[in-house]
Amino acid sequence: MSVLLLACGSKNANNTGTNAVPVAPASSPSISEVPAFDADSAYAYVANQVAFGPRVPNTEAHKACANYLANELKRHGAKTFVQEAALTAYDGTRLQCYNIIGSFLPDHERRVLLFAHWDSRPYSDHDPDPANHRKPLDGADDGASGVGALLEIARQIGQKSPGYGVDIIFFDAEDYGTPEFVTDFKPNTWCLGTQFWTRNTHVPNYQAEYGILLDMVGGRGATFFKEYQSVRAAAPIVEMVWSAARDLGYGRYFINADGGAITDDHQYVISGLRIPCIDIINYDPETEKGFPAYWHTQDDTMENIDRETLKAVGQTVLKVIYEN
Ligand code: AHN
Ligand code: ZN
Repeated sequence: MSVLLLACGSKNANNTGTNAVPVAPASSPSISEVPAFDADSAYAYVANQVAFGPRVPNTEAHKACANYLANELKRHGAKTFVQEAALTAYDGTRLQCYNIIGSFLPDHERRVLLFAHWDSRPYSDHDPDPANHRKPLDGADDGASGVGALLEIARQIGQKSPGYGVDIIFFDAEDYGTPEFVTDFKPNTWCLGTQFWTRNTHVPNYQAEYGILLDMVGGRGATFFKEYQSVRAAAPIVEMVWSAARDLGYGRYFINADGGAITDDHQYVISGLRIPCIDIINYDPETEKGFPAYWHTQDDTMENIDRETLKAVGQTVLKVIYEN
């Protein structure tokens, strides 16, 4: 394992800048102004990832996209780490993986963790056509959407700090789990990058007040239910996020109802580091697996990505971060 320190975010660290003392508006002294999430910018970040091709570990597209993501975090003023690891997949394949980490105000005691997986699945094993089951997919929603929303949030934080530490982590190898066409069961084959990070945090004894996972947050007409493990580990965070969404008028995306339990990156951060985490994930109670119809198929493309969904999620997260 190695941790490469890419850059120290000194350039943008002086957000409070100059000699001027910022004056809080008298009407709302304790509430900082929430930046406006730019959905066009987030959409472009999603499209740019997809343009690399499928981000499957051990491919050139994967390596190139890793560099792109690290450089974007660095450009927005985060102290950026690229954590490299060779991780073992369900079938014994050694995967060259990169967890990409951007820390804002890295020395601040108070920290919030925002995360998403950046890899895309090597198999379209839920595709209606079996001929597609071993093909990689675009992962426009499954992977790229969460990262795109977080890059836009990083851009906003770089322009104006919320006044405490925020860590944005793009985890690798979430989606290399045992395919449906393989019958033997092995536990913990998903979320390999997150599992590695919880055992080897980028700084010793890493802790955060809470964490928010963004997974499949770009689909047109997406619905986000209160995921079971999120409620169990972090009920107040679920309520804080869902009520922020409601206040913004995004109640048709953030449904005020419980969803199923989903194996995802947040569960390893909860169990490994005891950080209360929630998963904002597109959940469709009508489908067999609970995910949208294009999930793990060749149809997970830019066609399904809707700026309005990205805006609903991104603006909600910004509201939570800047008002709490
Ligand atoms: C499983 O399919 C086991 N969990 C869903 C987590 C996931 C996969 N999110 C995106 N792709
Ligand atoms: Zn997936």
